[in-house]
Amino acid sequence: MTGFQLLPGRLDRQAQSDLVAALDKIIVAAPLFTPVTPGGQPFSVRMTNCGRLGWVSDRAGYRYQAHHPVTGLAWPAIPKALLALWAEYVDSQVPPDACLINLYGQGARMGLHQDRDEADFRFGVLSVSLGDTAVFRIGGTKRGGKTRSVRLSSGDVCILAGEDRLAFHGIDRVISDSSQLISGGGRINLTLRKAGAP
Ligand code: MD6
Ligand code: FE
Repeated sequence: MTGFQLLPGRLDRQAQSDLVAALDKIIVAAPLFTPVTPGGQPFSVRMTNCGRLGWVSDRAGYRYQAHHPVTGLAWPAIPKALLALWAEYVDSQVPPDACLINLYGQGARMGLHQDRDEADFRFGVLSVSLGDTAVFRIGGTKRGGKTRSVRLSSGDVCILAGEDRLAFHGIDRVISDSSQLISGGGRINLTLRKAGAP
């Protein structure tokens, strides 16, 4: 699995709490919402976005759009610390245009999926985990293939690129009370993408 890269503890505690503070402001400007699948099933995670484009899902399908689905406003800017991680690990020339923010409360999970709503799969997807540890599952590019389980802890960065860019992956569960970073508990996952055409 060469296109999957895990950087355990890439962000120190200070960098993690700085990011949580930046996210608190983003969530005031762009409130968390609960998306539904095209079939009408609500996600167990709540979401919002920052960047020029944000990922949304509703009865009309999955897509990137430039405005919040509830407020109609443009998404807030991506924090500089995240842009720097992207420049270091994904592309130093082309910045990300979307950052999906997923909040996992009690019992939230994420089914196995591929990230395939982006225009150009030559760009990797970079993920930052904050708060409680998640049990992440990753397999190959075909549904139903062999998978393995990897723990994602607060401060870990992982990248899906190259041959694993379209690997199926998901979150089986989040381990309650495994981190003190987020007041009230829970987990935040950030995924940076180049969503639009280059
Ligand atoms: C999560 N992560 O960690 C879900 N997608 O909560 C993802 O769906 C993901 O970790 C693309 C690349 C890396 C990821
Ligand atoms: Fe994903």
